[in-house]
Amino acid sequence: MITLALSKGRIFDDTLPLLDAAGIQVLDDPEKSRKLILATNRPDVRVVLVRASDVPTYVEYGGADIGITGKDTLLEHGSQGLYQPLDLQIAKCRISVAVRNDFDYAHAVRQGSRLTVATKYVAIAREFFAAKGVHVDLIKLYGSMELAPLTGLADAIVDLVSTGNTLRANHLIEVERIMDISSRLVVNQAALKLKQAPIRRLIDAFAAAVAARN
Ligand code: PRT
Ligand code: MG
Repeated sequence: MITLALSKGRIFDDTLPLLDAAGIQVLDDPEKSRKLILATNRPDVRVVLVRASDVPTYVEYGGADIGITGKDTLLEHGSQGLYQPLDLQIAKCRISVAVRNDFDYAHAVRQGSRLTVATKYVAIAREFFAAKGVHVDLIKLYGSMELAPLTGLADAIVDLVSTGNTLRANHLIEVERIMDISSRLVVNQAALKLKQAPIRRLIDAFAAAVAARN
């Protein structure tokens, strides 16, 4: 049995076509069912649904053999002990710095002002601003980052952006792009040895599907 860890929402949705190309169909719809373990048309493959930020943990400790997770999550929560064979180029976005559209970020940086930055991505933000030589006070949030500059909690946020609609709707502007993000296949090291042939076949099928769509 091969267990694949996915998170509900965009990663699940973007993974379905890749699974399909590998001949795997998930038999339940996670938006309609409350099941956390989903069967597939293949008796030897199942999907487990976990929080996006828990995917690396499940795979590292063998709760799942393989998983699909954003590069943002891997950078922020670490990826020790995970084999990362493939960039799936799904759930693409970027991680950026954004401020209120009436805040002069460039001026604040030039002046050497200390900035208060709210984010879920404390490690990524700390490294980015340290490399720029900008002093920051980081405030850890778990969601709705966009609210922080609007309420005076922070001068800036570090968050994921895809269309930019969420920033625009909240009168925020993107002032720096920290890096591009996409989702990666991650594999448990022990599983790679013990279940080598079926896992290799799956990695190769995913790789072919990614290549075919690009
Ligand atoms: O469950 P948990 O809270 O731990 O995780 P999560 O809520 O971050 O999971 P989920 O499913 O929202 O995101 C999973 C992964 O999808 C992320 O780790 C990214 O790698 C990837 N991804 C791709 C995105 C986006 N695009 C994205 N746009 N994750 C989140 N967003 C959010 C963004 O934070 C912002 O609030 O969508 C909003 C902006 O979208 P636009 O289109 O308005 O710019
Ligand atoms: Mg979420």
